[in-house]
Amino acid sequence: MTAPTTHSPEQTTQTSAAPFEERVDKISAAAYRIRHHALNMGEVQGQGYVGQALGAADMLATVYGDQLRYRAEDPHWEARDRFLLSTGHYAIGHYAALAEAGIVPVEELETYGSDDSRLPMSGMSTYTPGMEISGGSLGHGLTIAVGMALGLRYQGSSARVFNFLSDGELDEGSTWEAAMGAHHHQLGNLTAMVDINALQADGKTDTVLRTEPVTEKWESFGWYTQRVDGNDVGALLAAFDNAAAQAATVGRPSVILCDTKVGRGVPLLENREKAHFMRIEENEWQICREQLTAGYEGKASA
Ligand SMILES: Cc1ncc(C[n+]2csc(CCOP(=O)(O)OP(=O)(O)O)c2C)c(N)n1
Ligand SMILES: [Mg+2]
Repeated sequence: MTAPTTHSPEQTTQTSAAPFEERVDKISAAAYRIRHHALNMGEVQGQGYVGQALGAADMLATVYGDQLRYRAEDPHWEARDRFLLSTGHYAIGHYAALAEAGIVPVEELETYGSDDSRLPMSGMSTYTPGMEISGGSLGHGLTIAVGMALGLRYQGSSARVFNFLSDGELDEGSTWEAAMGAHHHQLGNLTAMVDINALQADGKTDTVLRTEPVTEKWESFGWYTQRVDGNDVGALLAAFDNAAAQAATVGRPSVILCDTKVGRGVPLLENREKAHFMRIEENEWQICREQLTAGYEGKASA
C-alpha cells in the first residue's frame, strides 16, 4: 500500500494571506492526497463509500486545508471551528481529511473498518479525534449545527460551525426545519456545504425525490446561497472566501451548494453502476491509484 506524503499543519487560520493561485495549488495537492488515502482505505475492505470520498475530496481539502481553524495536536481546543459531518457514511473521506490535517496519523488509516479501530465505517464522535458528531442517521447534522452555533454565540465565542450535508439529506424535513431555525436566529457563524452528487442509496436523486431547484429554496429560507462546481478548487475557494467574508456572530447563515461527480479523479470509477456503495475488484485498486496520479500530474504540469 502506498501513501503519499502528508502535509500536517499545526493550525490554520481562516482565509490565508497567500496569493489565491498558491492556495489553489496547495488545496489541489491536499485533495489528491485525500483521494489517495481513500483508495488505500477502501482497499482494506475491498468495497465501500469510495465514490463519495473521491467526489467530495475537493470540498474537504478546501475546508481543512484553508478555512478551518483547528489545532492538530489538540482536537478539542475550545476556540476551534467545528466541522460536523452529518453523513456518517462519508467517514472514509473525512478520515482521509483528518489525516491530511494531521489530526489522525496516516498509518492509522489502514485500520479503517476493523474491530477495535478508532475509524469505524460510519462516523462516530466517541471513537475518532476531530469527529464532532455521530452522523449515521441522516438529516440531523444541520439541526445539531444550529444548536452548536447558537451555543457558541451565547458563550461569546468567535468560532464558526461548518456542516457537511449530502443531497440525500435535502429529502429530510429536519434539514429544512434547521434551515429555518438558522435564519430565525441569524446564525452568521454557520456555514453549510452540500455535496450535490445527484445520487442516493436508492438511485439518482431526481428519481428518489425531486429537490431542485435547491438554490432558490435555500435563498427563500434566508440563507446567503452560492452554487459552484464542487470539483473546481478555484471556484470552491472563492465561494468559501465569500462565506468567510460575511461570517458574523449575528447575520445570515451561508450555504455552498457543490455539484460534484462520484468517483472524481479516477475514470474507472466515475461511471460505475451501483456507485453508492462500490465493490472494487482486487486487481482494480492499483489501476485506480495510477489513474488518479496520472490525472493529477497531468493537470499539475499543464
Ligand atoms: C434517516 C436515515 N434514513 C435512511 C438512511 C439510509 N441511507 C444511508 S445512505 C442513504 C443515501 C442518502 O443520500 P446521499 O447521502 O446523497 O447518498 P450518496 O450520495 O452517498 O449516494 C440512505 C437513504 C439513513 N442512514 N438515515
Ligand atoms: Mg448524494
